[in-house]
Formats: sequence, structure tokens, C-alpha cells
Amino acid sequence: MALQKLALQAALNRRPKISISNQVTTVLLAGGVGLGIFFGIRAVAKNFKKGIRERQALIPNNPAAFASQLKLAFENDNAFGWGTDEAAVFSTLEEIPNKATFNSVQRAYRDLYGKNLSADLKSELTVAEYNQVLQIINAKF
Ligand SMILES: [Ca+2]
Repeated sequence: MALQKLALQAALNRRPKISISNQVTTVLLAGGVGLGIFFGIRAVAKNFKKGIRERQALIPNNPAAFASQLKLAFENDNAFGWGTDEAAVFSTLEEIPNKATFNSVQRAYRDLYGKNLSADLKSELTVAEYNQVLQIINAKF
């Protein structure tokens, strides 16, 4: 009995110890902290941009104002969760003076809502409506 216990103890002692070396731990920790800082700064920068865009959204004819008008038109949903104010989408797009401003509207839309404007146009409109939108945009210089 005692011998068995001793043999077991010896076997346990011979077993290689599984331990992460200090270096690996340091690298992992540094990586984690680095990632944390990266995402933290990114979140702060995103919020900062969003804040600026939200203030700009109240200025008439600002790209952020057009972007929020489009978003409101998209969200003109009924109780079933669908519905889009297509007329408002078209009139807002008509109001955008040129292609450069439209590109700014796309950036403002991404800053404000974290989404792609053309992707949202595609999902909110029918094919015919979307083609009409393309015509309005492509007519701009
Ligand atoms: Ca909608």
C-alpha cells in the first residue's frame, strides 16, 4: 500500500509540468492590451466623428443633413416593420447638388449609422426604384 502510494507520488513528480512561460504570458498580455487600446481609440474616434456629424445634420444642405433625411425616409416603417418613404428618398437625392456632395453624404451616412448608404438603398427600395435612384445620382456632375 505504502509502496503503491510512493510509486504514484513519483509518477506525479515526473510528469512534465504544463506552464506557460513568462514570455508567452507577457506577449499575450501585451497583445491583449494593444488590442484593447486599438479598439478603445477606434471607438472614441468613431463617437467623435458621429458627434460632429450629428451636429452637422442640423445644418441645411450639409452632407450629414442629407444622410439623416435619407435614414429617416428609410425608417418610415409601419407597425409591420416595413415601409420606406420613397418620395422622400427621391426628393432628398434630387436636392444633393453634385457627385462630390453625394460622396460626402455616403461618408456622413457611414459615420452616423455605421452602414453603407448604397447597400441600404438597395435593401429599402424595389429594383425599379433603385434604378430611378441610380439615374438621379448618375445625372449629377
Ligand atoms: Ca424601411
